Amino acid sequence: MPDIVALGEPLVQFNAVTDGPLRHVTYFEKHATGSEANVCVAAVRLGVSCGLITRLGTDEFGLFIYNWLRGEGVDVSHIRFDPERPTGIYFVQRNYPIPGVSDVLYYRRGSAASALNPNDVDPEYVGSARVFHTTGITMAISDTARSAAFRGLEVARSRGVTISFDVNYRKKLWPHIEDAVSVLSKALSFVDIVFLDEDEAGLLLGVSAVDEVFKELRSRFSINRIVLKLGLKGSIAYWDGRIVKVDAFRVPVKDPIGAGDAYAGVFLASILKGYDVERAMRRASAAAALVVMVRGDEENLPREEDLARFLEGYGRQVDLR
Ligand code: KDG
Repeated sequence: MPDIVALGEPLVQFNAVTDGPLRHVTYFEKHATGSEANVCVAAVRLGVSCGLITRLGTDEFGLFIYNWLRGEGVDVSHIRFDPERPTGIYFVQRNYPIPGVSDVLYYRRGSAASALNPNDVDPEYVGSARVFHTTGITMAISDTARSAAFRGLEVARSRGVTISFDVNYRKKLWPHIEDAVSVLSKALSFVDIVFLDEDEAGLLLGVSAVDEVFKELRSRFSINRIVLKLGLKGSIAYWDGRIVKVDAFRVPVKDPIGAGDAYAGVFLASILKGYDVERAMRRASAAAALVVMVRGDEENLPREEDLARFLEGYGRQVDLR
């Protein structure tokens, strides 16, 4: 059984090859993505086993995603195919209208994964993992997927499995912000490890100063393992009483989408491999930096040797010949 079991929707991403508004873009590159799937691939590339619970269409895009995950070594035994519904897709517009920022257009309503439901959550599978991971995206895509996510949280909690949750607030998926606040807050009450950024903290907790975020998450939700992502300012964690800050690596950004998943996947895998929190954060930051340098979310997710080379060579003039 896998060390990590994740639950969520993989998506095919069509990433604009050129910058600017999509109405003027002619060429798109196809990539396999989706937050929880990215986390799985990040983990397995570092040798930590991961399985994904999801649903895919029987269309070409579903087969593309399935082959990707299977080829990477993700456990696909809990992926179901739905002949009636399509695999979700989305388009990425880069560097417009805000330089360095990507926008997305989702075509995922009624997707196969939006039909995820609590019956997809096998208690034996979730219960035998070391970590169960899901995100706020799964809570947003449909009522049944949300119920599946909560079922996963309940099973994990009752079986003593560590619960990892990335808030991943996507405003385009939540027509009513107050629903997001109430659902994501309910999710936080299950969580052992949370990943969030300052905006998400502001939304859910009404505070964004680091010490207040930690205080709120600890006192209101009893979470003692918190990773707060600060973008270019790096990341800071509260970890069982210890506060650790790690700088971000400055790299040329092609497309920032996927950085958070790279961070979460590499962080979790590193913790499971026995790294202390500071080294896990540094490795996670390195992975996030690698991922933003290319279009797509997963191509630059590192193996151990890539991470080592990045961490050793960053900021230095290195001759790789
Ligand atoms: O974190 C990257 C993901 O956001 C991206 O791959 C698409 O899963 C996705 C989503 O739902 O936004």
